[in-house]
Amino acid sequence: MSDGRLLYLNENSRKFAGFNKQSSPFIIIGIPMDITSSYRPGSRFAPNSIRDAAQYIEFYSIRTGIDMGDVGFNDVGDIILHPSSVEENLSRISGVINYFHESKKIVISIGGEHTISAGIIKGLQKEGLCVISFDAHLDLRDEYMGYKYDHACVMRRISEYGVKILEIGSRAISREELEYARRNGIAFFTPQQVRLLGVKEVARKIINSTQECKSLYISIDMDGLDPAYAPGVATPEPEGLDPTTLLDIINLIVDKRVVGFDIVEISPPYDISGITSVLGAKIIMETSASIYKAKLL
Ligand SMILES: [Mn+2]
Repeated sequence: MSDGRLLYLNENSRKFAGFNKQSSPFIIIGIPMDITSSYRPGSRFAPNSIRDAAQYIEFYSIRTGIDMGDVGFNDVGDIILHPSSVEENLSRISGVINYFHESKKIVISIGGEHTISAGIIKGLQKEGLCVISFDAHLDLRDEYMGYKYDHACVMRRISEYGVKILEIGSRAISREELEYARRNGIAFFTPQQVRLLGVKEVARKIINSTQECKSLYISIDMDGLDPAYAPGVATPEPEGLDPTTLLDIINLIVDKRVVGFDIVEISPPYDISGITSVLGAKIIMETSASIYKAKLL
């Protein structure tokens, strides 16, 4: 890899719906880090759970007219993680992501807890990068239970890297986070606002406020969705988005600047029916189709 360090990557025998297409513009990487989950751990099992669920969905995207079965994915396996050091893991994550980003691939990361996004953003090392995050929580705390690198603080760390952040689906917010968001110009949309404004108007506002961004990254915390649709998450929060709203917004806001996305916080042990992993697989398929179409145009 570029900096001469060991590439911490373990090829996995399980692939996303069996895809192993080297020529695909989409790289899939599992990042099963599950160290700071405060309520319902288990996200370390999500990459393989989503890979398995993907076997049973269709890969023609009716929303975009793109057949992702033809485009395919290159599932390169999982990042090898340290069992307890979050800082060491973020450094490994940033190294692996940087390696694939430098080879001009769109990197899809499957978590793991939301903390991994901090390592991913470091690895992208882009001037003018903006992050659009779907999440019930703002994740803007300075620290949580004494830890700075925690899933409740991830957007705060990313914001401190100088990255512009926009949040959608926000509804579990502390006063500290609200004040930080206001002081630092971090805009967010609650599910109630999305419902009142409508998908097109929300997308228009997002497009307007990301005009100056040179590249875009999308982070999808599955708890941004309503627990009725995504019950198997680490910290469920009522009154969330529905899947069609999430996918329609993504389809409207993506363009050529998108460099990657992640899907985090699914906890398979709490996903008794398996529907959260199926939805995770579907979101990966549809989001990739939207990005592929936007890059073609
Ligand atoms: Mn969250």
